[in-house]
Amino acid sequence: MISYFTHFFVIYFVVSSTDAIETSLPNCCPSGWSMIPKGTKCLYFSSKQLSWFDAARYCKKFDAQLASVHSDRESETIKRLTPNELLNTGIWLGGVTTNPAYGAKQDWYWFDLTPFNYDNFGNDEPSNSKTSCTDRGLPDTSQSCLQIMNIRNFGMNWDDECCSEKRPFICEKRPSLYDCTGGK
Ligand SMILES: [Ca+2]
Repeated sequence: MISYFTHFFVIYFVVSSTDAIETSLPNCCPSGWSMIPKGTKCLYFSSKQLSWFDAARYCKKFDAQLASVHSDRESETIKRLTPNELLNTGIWLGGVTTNPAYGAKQDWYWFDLTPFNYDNFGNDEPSNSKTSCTDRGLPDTSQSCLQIMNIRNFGMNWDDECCSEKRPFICEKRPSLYDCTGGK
């Protein structure tokens, strides 16, 4: 019986201590990264202009991914992070499609594998305008990668774009308990 109670109190102590530690430590972003509201993500805007695949590789160097977007609020955060002069050029997000086609919103997915449960495509997008790629001398035969841009100042809308086009981009990573150089 003594042994039973001893075990109970040891387990209780360990569980309560762990809870206390988890609730008292901050979630932080590293220097240069911004925490979006609610503290669920750290975002980093890169003004380097890379193809979608090179941008995805660049984010990976920081244990990060190209960003997924799940709400108007996240869209607004991206707008806030983007320098004004780049708002109209398009910024890579982590969306790709398995079925590039005009109006086919259902076959898009996020590279970070979070649910594609929100979309903000602009009018007549996705367009899969292949000629738009070839007209620019790009090798793409489809528009399979997702960019966000301030189309005609109507806010931050999405557009399917030729993946080899070079764009600035947004990386995302989970907040960390250990690197608070960018603040809480
Ligand atoms: Ca398009």
